[in-house]
Amino acid sequence: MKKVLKLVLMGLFIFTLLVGCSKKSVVLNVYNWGDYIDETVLKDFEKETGIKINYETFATNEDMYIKVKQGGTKYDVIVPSDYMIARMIREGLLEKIDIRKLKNYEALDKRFLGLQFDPKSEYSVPYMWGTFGILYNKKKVTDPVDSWAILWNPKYKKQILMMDSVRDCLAVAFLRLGFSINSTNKDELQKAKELLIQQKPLVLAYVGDNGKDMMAAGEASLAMCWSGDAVTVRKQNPDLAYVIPKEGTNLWVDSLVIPKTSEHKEEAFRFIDFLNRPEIAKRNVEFIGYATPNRKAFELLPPEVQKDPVAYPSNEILQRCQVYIDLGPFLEEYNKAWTEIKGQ
Ligand code: N2P
Repeated sequence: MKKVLKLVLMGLFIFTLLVGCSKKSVVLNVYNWGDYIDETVLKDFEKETGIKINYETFATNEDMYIKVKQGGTKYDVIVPSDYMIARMIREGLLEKIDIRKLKNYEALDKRFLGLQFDPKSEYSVPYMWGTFGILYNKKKVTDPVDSWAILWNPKYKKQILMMDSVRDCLAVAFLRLGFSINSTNKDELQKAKELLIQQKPLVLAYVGDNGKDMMAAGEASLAMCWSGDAVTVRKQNPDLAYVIPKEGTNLWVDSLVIPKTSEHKEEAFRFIDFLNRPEIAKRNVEFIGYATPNRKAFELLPPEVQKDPVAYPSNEILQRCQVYIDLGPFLEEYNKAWTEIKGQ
């Protein structure tokens, strides 16, 4: 009898173990840009759903692409920009998402749906949008800052920070030369490359997210900087100002997507839906300083944020902006130019 009881108890023990294991919570692998979320939002999602988040960050679309393509980590939600989304769709790397099933689909501003990189909004849900421009220290820069040309002014030798990013650096050179930031003309690319090589002795460093911290600390005078980061860093150092030069700049839309290799697509969708709730999106956007494509979240923002021209430039400025497109095979030419620039 004792033996039977022992066996039953053992059985029960194993059963409890098995049930316990099968209930082990899902871990969602989220891959986002650095400094691009209010991390309390992640905590709240975990608390509400019991889904754990493994959060990793990247500095450029290109870094993210390589990591996703290598497949070491099976990411569930990633946040590429427009042109990179187009490429990933073209290469069959993304899962279709029925974004109309998002509880807060109606909250999204229609201006950010159906854009060229995902014409039927089948793969991506807009997360943030913005520009990059020149962040400068008013105490150190005495010339007017209204043109990209100032990043070639020898007076600011070793006080200039450029982004460590192929498309963005080439875009600055193209804009200065009056060419499209999506140029696929070899002569234009050659001229842009030469301009960036010529600029190199003036550049203190090619930076990622640390650029804004260097600017906040007064370690450099002029930097290429994203709009939202300019909003945040200005609060740390009031001597900093942000300008979109007269030649225009890049306008981008970063969106939430689910890679095909994701093993938790349902939970990924839940996370995207969560981020899209107007009050969550509002909290998030207030923390990181970027512009929201969520109309209802925008309406919840204080008027001084809604009217901040750094985050929300006027239509007149937006008209001078260009969106990157997927370059297809010509990207190889850009990469070659970039290796030469960096290798000099
Ligand atoms: C980094 C976020 C930048 C996003 N802070 C640019 N697309």
